Amino acid sequence: MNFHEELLVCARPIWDVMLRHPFLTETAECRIEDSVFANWLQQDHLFVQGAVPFIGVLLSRAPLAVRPGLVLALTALHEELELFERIASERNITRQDVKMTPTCHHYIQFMLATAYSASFEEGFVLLYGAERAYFDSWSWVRQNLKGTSPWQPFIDRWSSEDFRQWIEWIETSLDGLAEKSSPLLRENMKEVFRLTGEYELLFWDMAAKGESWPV
Ligand code: MP5
Repeated sequence: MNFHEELLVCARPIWDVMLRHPFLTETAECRIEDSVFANWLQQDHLFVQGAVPFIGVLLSRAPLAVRPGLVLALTALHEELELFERIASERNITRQDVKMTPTCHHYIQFMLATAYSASFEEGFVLLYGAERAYFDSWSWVRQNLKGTSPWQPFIDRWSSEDFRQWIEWIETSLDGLAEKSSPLLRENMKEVFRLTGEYELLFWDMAAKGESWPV
């Protein structure tokens, strides 16, 4: 079994809950409330803004062979930010004065702390966890879609053939890195992957239920 497959087997219980999440089922059944989807859109827009420095730090620490893929990812993130901005203005969703929720804040801090202070391999496995979670979640929505979704551009973005190829590139690179890693480092990478899956679940929960700071 390749390393990325081992990660997915260990995280299966998290993925099982994620792929039954009400946010995804309601989106697939085209009955998600606009305000709930808008909540996700606003927070994910902030999340993707936070992902730019995360990839930037990873890039600065990456082995030569992995750099070209991460450079492409940075360009893709800027296209993605334009997508958020376009849909938000088409749907009258404000992007002014939107506060980051605790979950979004914690997740971004976890990403930046891992990229800066853990090994490159642990940062890279975090990237895999976040991307794979989105690929699986939005592909599930696409496969189970009933009707025409007003949010189709987001479904298309993370379930596309281009995105699948990007995931495959991460998996091949990750398997190569894991082959050269010590057993201890591989265990640490598994833990980062597990935590990333948990954060992904928290993110869907936050979007579906709403969340605010105590004061
Ligand atoms: C992604 C995302 C995918 N946009 N938001 C969360 C909470 N997890 C994963 O990352 P990207 O960089 O938008 O493809």
